[in-house]
Amino acid sequence: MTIKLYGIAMSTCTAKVISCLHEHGAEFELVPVNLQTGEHKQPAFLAKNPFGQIPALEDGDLTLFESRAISTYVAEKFKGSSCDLLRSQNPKEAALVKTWMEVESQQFSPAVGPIFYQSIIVPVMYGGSPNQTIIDESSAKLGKVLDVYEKRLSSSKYLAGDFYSLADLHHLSYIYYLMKTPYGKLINERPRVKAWWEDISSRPAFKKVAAGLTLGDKN
Ligand code: GS8
Repeated sequence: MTIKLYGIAMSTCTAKVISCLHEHGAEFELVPVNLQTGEHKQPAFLAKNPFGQIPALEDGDLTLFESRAISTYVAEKFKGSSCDLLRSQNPKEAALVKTWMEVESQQFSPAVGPIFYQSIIVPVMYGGSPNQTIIDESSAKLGKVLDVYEKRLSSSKYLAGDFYSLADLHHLSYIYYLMKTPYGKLINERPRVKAWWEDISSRPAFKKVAAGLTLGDKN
C-alpha cells in the first residue's frame, strides 16, 4: 500500500518528510491539504492530526503527525546498506544523530522560524509588513546557534559526524527559504556553515524538493 503524505510541497515541515522519502527512493502519494479553505481544521484532517497542522502521514493502519517523527519513521522503515540516515547500526553515531536532531528542533528552528514567518509568510500570505524587531531578535539568536555550528563543523563534515544524516536533512527547507531573504547572510558569513549548506542542498533528493519551495517567489 502506497504511503500517503498529507501536506503541501511549499511547506517547510512537509518538505522535511519529502526530502527523507526521496533520499530513500520511497514511493508515496502527496495528498494536498488546502490551508486557504481551512481544510486542516476540518474533522477529516483533525482525525489525522488533532493539532490541525500539516504534515500527516498514513502508512496502512498507521497514522502519524509531527514532521520529525514522520521522517524518523521513514528513515527507519526504508533504511538500507546504502542509506541509513539514523546510523542505527552504531549506537554512538545514532546518539549523535539524535543529539543534533534535538539541536535543530530546540535551538535552530525556534530562531529561524520567526525570521521565515516575518520575511516570507507575513508579506506573501497576509500582505503585511514584517516586524523588524522580531527579525532582529531572532537573527541575533540564530547567529549564536550558527556560531556553535561553525565550531562543530570544524571537527566533522556534517553535524553528527562525517556522514550525512537526518540531523542535516531537517535543516534544509528552513535554510532554503532563509537564503531567499537578506538574512541568508547569517549562513554566508560563516565559511564552514556555508560549505555545509552548499553540500547538503546539492543532494539530488533535496533538489527535487527545492523546486516545490516556491513561497516568496515572484510569479
Ligand atoms: C509543526 C507543523 C506546522 O507548523 C511539525 O510537523 O513539525 N511541529 C509540527 N505546520 C504548519 C505548516 S509548516 O510548513 C501548518 O500546518 N500551519 C497551519 C496552521 O498551524 O494552522
